Amino acid sequence: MATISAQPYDYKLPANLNQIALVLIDMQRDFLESGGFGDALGNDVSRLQAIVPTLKTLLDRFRELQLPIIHTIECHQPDLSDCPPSKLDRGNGSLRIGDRSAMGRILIKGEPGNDIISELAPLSGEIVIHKPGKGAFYATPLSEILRERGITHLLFTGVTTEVCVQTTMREANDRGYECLLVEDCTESYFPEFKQATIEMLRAQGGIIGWTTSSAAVLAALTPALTP
Ligand code: C5J
Repeated sequence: MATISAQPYDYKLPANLNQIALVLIDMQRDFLESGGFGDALGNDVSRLQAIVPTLKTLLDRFRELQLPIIHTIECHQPDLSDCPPSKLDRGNGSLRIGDRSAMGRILIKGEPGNDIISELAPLSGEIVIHKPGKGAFYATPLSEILRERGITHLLFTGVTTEVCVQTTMREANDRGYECLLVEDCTESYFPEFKQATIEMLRAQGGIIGWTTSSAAVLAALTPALTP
């Protein structure tokens, strides 16, 4: 059985590679670009931009192999009917979801800042999940899509490691998916939170899942490219 070298131990690949999906969490302009929501909150967005070339290489390999690819976008309806006060009222009113910023209304579906960055823009046939929560399973059709396609293994990338990536990994683990975090394809505005997330996911024998590098994923998938 093929494996990916990982922590806390090797991650077993299914015999049918079509059961694996690459998941790109929230690689949106608002989190990654200057003038977006993340920047306006005082975060250093260059930390998040740094993973883009590495993630693009992994995405390209999945595209070459025609393996399932899932993009998520954190967003809300323009009338905010899907944004509860427990999410909307954060930040003490300084800059809230739905407010106008340099890239349109913050985290509102269809606004310029809500687009996935151009380098990683979804291609036709790739799955795009619009999610109102931090986790990609909450109030979305993700479970049904994975079941219909027979996907059992999820490779996680994207931003931010400790918020939407970790939440989705925990949701996925509870639903029976084999979860692997690709460490150099995920990032946080807070390096210590990224590191803590990596350690807590793989603690206790991989209580939520495994972590690895993109090089290890590419090495494991390379034989699949040769006839
Ligand atoms: C946040 C996310 N951090 N994609 N969203 O609000 O992690």
